[in-house]
Amino acid sequence: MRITQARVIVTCPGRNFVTLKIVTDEGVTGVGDATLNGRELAVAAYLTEHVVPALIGRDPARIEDTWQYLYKGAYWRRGPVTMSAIAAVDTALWDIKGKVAGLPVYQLLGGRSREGVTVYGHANAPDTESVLSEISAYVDRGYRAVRVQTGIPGLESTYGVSGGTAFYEPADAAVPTENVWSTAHYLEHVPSVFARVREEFGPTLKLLHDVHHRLTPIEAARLGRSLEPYALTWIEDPVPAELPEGFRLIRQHTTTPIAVGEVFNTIWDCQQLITEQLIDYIRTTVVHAGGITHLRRIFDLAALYHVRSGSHGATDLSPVCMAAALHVDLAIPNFGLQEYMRHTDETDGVFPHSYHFADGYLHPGEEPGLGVDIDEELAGRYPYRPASLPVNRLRDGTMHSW
Ligand code: GCO
Ligand code: MG
Repeated sequence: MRITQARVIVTCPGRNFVTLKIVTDEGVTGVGDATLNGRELAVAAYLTEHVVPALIGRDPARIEDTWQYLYKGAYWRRGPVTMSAIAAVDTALWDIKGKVAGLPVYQLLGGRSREGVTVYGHANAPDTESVLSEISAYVDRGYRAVRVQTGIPGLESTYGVSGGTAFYEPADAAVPTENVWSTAHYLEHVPSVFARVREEFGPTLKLLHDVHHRLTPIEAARLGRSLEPYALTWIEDPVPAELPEGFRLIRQHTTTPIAVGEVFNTIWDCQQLITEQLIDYIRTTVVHAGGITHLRRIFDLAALYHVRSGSHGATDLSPVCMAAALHVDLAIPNFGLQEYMRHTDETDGVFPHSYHFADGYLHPGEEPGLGVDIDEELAGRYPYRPASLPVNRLRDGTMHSW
């Protein structure tokens, strides 16, 4: 079998997605997600100009070799653009291998290690009282874990808080919108939210919170300590993770578990955090961390150090990524949790898929391959619209992480 064609499809059914579809001479096809939110066309160009020409004529069965060929062959290793492009190829090749074998991809990864994939949903609301009904809605639907974000009194708008729309889209304008940030207001407010949530929902619902890289290590230590009475499953991205040593300080002060990794692209980005046991959950995902092949390598390293998976699954990762993630989640021994923000009906229409929510779990389904495809004709009806993530400034105008 040979690869005869690879198409890069950019579409915007509500938000932008980049998809690679690999076609073989025997008619078997595979899909991979290549979406990098706010920087989509950089990956599309990388694929079209530099990767696709090198794929034509290759044997699609040689997944590991193709990965190494694209990684080592680029010379300019790592980085989100390169690794998202490699991820798309890798994912599409796993899809093809599954279809050729007549097996869902999780079977090729060693088979089922659990009955279903435990997911967490996003409860966002402007204030504490209104977030309670958001959480209730998830509990009623059978979710066992919920991420909780609220507006901060004194701040006009905060990244990660939707103001009541179920399908939150923060990449809202061609030029980034600007938010104002105050760490003091934030640290004062967040513990009171979780106190109220625990009072309402009791001690066993898994609760999570995303800090979006906004704190310094000592501030994160204070946050973690102030949340200890509410036994969170994790706080996510407490500090920017370019400085892994910074996590030692957080660890010395708090037992609140830590999740990191949605912006990581390779095993090298997480190596120190994992091997020094500075984190509890690693949030790398298929599309941004080099595909199924490399993600599994990261999770295997993590398993040695009691670190569990907690893959990123926001709506800027397409249903192709979600399907691939679920096959990995079902198979690995050290699965922790999977993020699941539901896509809109528009997006689901463009990406028909067999994964589904039942009994409080997501299931990848039993179709050969990944069980997801792209309807190219429908995709063609949604042209790309430039959309950037927002930026954050302190009150005096200083740029700050959002
Ligand atoms: C999350 C994330 C997202 C990201 C988004 C950026 O935990 O779900 O932080 O909301 O901000 O994926 O593109
Ligand atoms: Mg996050």
